[in-house]
Amino acid sequence: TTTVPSTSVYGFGEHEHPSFKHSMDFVTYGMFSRDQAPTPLANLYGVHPFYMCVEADSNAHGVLLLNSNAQDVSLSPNPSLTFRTIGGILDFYVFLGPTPENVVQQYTEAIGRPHMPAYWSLGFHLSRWGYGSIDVLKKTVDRMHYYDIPYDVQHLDIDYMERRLDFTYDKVNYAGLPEYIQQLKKEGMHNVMILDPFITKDEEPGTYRPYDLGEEMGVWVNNSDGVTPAVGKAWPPGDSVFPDYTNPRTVEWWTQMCLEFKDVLDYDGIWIDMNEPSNFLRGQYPGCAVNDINNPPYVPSLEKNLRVFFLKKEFHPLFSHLSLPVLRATGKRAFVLSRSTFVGSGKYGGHWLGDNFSRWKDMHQSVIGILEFNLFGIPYIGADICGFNYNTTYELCLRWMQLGSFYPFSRNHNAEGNKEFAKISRTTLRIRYSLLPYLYTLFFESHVHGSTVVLSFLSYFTHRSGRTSICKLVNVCLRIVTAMLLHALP
Ligand SMILES: *[C@@H]1O[C@H](CO)[C@@H](O)[C@H](O)[C@H]1NC(C)=O
Ligand SMILES: *[C@@H]1O[C@H](CO)[C@@H](O)[C@H](O)[C@H]1NC(C)=O
Ligand SMILES: CC(=O)N[C@H]1CO[C@H](CO)[C@@H](O)[C@@H]1O
Repeated sequence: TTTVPSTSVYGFGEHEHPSFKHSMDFVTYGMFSRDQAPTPLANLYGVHPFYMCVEADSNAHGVLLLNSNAQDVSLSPNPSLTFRTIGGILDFYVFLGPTPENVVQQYTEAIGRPHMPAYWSLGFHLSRWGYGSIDVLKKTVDRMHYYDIPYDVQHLDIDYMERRLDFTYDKVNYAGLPEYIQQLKKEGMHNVMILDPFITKDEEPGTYRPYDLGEEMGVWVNNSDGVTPAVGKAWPPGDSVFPDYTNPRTVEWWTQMCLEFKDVLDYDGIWIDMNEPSNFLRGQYPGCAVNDINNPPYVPSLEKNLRVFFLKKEFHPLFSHLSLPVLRATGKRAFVLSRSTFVGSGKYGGHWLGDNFSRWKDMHQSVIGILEFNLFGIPYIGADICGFNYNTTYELCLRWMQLGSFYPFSRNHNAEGNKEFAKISRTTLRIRYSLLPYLYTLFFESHVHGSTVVLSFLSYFTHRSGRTSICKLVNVCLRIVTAMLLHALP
């Protein structure tokens, strides 16, 4: 437990926080990575035991507890903070600022500077779960061009796969996909394929290389006996095993599979979903052992309870972290989008805010999520524009497009087709595109100096050497206003 010098405390993740500045009214946040659609205060996909505190005189400092065990933190009006972790070591880092921006620069110096995104990845992305066939995909791409929407990247969700098996594509519904991908590339488009970190073990022996090779190389997460793989259930048919990314052979296996797959589908980026890791069972087959790892004497304040996991307790968040250094093998600047993140993940890739809902509240919360991930050193961040779950409405989706056009990572994952809608989206996206050199420079500064890409007004006004940043702000505002005026003129 520590006192803090003011009630202006920011950070801790990953949660849906109702405000950027935390309430100190006896609030407790659990931290443990979990496949959990954003629900207020619940522990979500990633783990970031880091906070920043801004004092009355505008001096700021940050604190990291580098610990990946199940844990929680309580905030009280004293003001004070109490960390409770059920394992690991108490590895604290203190960052002295003095400005909020200095805190983030010092933090990313310690945990790894954010990666430098490829320029194309700052363009607009389109995605949808369930195009269902290559014809629908082609029609969607054509419609985007027909309406002249600025657009650079097409994502493919799990329906491109054969029966949801990693490293395959559906040769019936997506017949001709490799050729189509090549055609899009010739037209200057980029594409991102989804992969999940679980592998079915129940295909006919000799027919599914990802499993056969992984089995031969012994890369799965084992039970506590150290030799039998832990078995769960996820998207693919049958039961699944889970690659053990702490094992160097697993990185070899994963890299090999990614390279072989690139020979089939020439992807530009990988989107890693479900890597908390997600498991549809409560525990594992044939049931979790009864011991004080599965039933710890203190259960942190977590969604459901701890007994739903089947891996040793320290494993969860690291699973995601170590699944990231993948695409480096392909020789180009990597694009990796990861649902689960941990301290330092920004070095390898970006994040989206998960399976949010098509609701006004979620649109509002996305701003908070984006500011927080800039504190966590993951500035390549966005929310699914228009919301992922539930049907969107015209007005919500339109306003969200207008906001999302200025997310660092701008992807619509639930599109709406209509002439008026297209016109307005085109206008705001063109403003985004006119600012891309500027955005790219912000990412460069983030990569080299660890600065944030998106910064709250608060940070601007408490910035000690405020001149450059106020200039930055005025500069962006002027450009946005000018661009809007130009577009508004008849
Ligand atoms: C897990 O078990 C397999 C045998 O099934 C073995 O080859 C592998 O080395 C084990 N993994 C670790 C990290 O010990
Ligand atoms: C969403 O809209 C579709 C088509 O109008 C409808 O069939 C479906 O039931 C709606 N879903 C929800 C959750 O409202
Ligand atoms: C709209 C939106 O992005 N809302 C929430 C989505 O989930 C993240 C956490 O993953 C929250 O931080 C966002 O506020």
